[in-house]
Amino acid sequence: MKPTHIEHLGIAVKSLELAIPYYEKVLGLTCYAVEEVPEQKVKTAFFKVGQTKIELLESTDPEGPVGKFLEKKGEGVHHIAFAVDGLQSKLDLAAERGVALIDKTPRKGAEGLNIAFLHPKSTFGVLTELCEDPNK
Ligand code: CMX
Repeated sequence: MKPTHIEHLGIAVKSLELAIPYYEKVLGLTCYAVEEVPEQKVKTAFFKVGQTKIELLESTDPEGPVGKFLEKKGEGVHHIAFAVDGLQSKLDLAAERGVALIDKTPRKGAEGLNIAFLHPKSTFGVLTELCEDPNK
C-alpha cells in the first residue's frame, strides 16, 4: 500500500475539555480545530505534530464506536490513520490480501478527507484507517 505518512493517531478520551489542556499546556501543542462528526458519533479535536496530527475523540453516544471502545478498554489509542494515494485501489488490494474491510468504499471523514477503515481483527488488534486528501 505504501502509505506516504501517518496522517493521524486517534485517541479516545472521556472529555475533550479535560484532555485538551494536557496537549496544550504540557506538550505545548495548539488545538487548531474542534469538529463534531455526527455520522461517527464523536466530537474531535486536532493538533499538529510535524506532518502528523493527533485526533482526540470524545464520544457523543455510548453506542457509537468510541463510546463502546471507552466502555470496554478505557481511554487510549483508538486507531492509526495512514495517508495513501488512490484509496479505492488500496482498499481493493487489502481485500485481495485477505484483510477484512469495515468500509468497502471510501466515505467522508473529519477535515474533508476520504477515509476507510480496516477491521482490527485483521490488522493485529489495531483499528486502521486509510485516508486520502481529495484536494491533493
Ligand atoms: N481497536 C482495536 N480493537 C477494537 C477497537 C479499536 N478501536 N474497537 C473495537 N475493537 C474490538 C473490540 O475490543 C472487540 O474485540 P473482542 O471481540 O475481542 O472483544 C471487537 O473489536 C468488537 O468490538 P465491539 O465493541 O463489539 O464493536 P463493534 O464490532 O460493533 O465495532 C468496529 C468495532 C471496529 C467494527 C467499529 O468500532 C468501527 O466500525 N470502527 C470504525 C469507525 C470508527 O471507529 N469511528 C470513530 C472514529 C471516527 C473518526 O476518526 O472521525
